[in-house]
Amino acid sequence: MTSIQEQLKELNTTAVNAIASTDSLEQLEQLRVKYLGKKGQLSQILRGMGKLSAEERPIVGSQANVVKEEVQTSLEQRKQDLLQAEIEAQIKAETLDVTMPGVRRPLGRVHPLNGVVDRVLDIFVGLGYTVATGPQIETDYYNFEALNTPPDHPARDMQDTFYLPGGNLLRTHTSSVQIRYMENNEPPIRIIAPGRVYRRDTVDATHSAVFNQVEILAIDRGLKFTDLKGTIKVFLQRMFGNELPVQFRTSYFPFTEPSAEVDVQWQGKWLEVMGCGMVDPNVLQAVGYDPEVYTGFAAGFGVERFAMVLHQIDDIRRLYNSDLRFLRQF
Ligand code: 2U9
Repeated sequence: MTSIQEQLKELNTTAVNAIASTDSLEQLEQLRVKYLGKKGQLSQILRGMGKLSAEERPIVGSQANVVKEEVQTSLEQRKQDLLQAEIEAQIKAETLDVTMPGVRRPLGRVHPLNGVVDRVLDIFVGLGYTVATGPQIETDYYNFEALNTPPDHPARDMQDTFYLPGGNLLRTHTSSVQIRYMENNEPPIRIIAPGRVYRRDTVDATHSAVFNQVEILAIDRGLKFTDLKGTIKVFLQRMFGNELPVQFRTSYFPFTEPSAEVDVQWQGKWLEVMGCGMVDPNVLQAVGYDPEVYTGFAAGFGVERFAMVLHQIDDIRRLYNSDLRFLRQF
């Protein structure tokens, strides 16, 4: 073997080994230049071909071609391997592990007042009532006059009602919503009116100048006080529990006759929770319903009072402070 052939053989071995142990595409390119480039090792070896005899030259020439092809094949193979590894590394780096626990957002919760309103509405909607709402700024007519509340009634006093410049007022109950509804609808009706109301009360543990009410109203042919009692009893038992004792005490409201206050026995004590009555004929007359044909019953209660009894809250102001230490308990 000529020394050129030996050099070619050695070049073949070293090049193939070097290529196999490269781990970057840049290094691979450097190796290509080093072995196969114009000034590379193969070219340099072949420069010595001039010294060979005419018989040796084609033999060495074909060996050189074989070496070149082998080195090229190794380069190509390694290049494919490195590209494949690069893609795999990229895929691995970009993988999203869907089994990882997510970042939890802090969960909000329903305010105890809204929670009570939601439960009340659910019960009455279940009994066939429709939710009705209306304006908080009212006229004297819708808040008082249509509700059989005469001009000399104490509720109309400046001391009790917030009057606005121009003669309007902040509604003192949601009954004005029912008057508006009756003006626009014919009986039979069954509605429930939740909402904010305003009274000039001095704020203390059980009073607030702004509070929330729910009132129900049913008008139909032949409604009697027993229908009212049955409805209230079903409602209170669904709210407070099936075995709850309920009692009705006679009372007075301008817009109902007869009227009653309702007490529940709750944790050993009788608590007054709502008022109710048969709708006064004058109220029916005011909205154009014939009191000889239709009768109705109504009831109303304060949502805060319900929430305080149900959740044993000692001060109404806790419901308005937005103190998270309090709210997180519900
Ligand atoms: C119409 C006719 C009659 C609604 C009624 C009460 C009795 C009642 C109070 C409870 C505590 C208000 O929140 S509170 O201060 N309400 O006792 N409300 S009957 O009667 C109506 C309503 C609408 C057209």
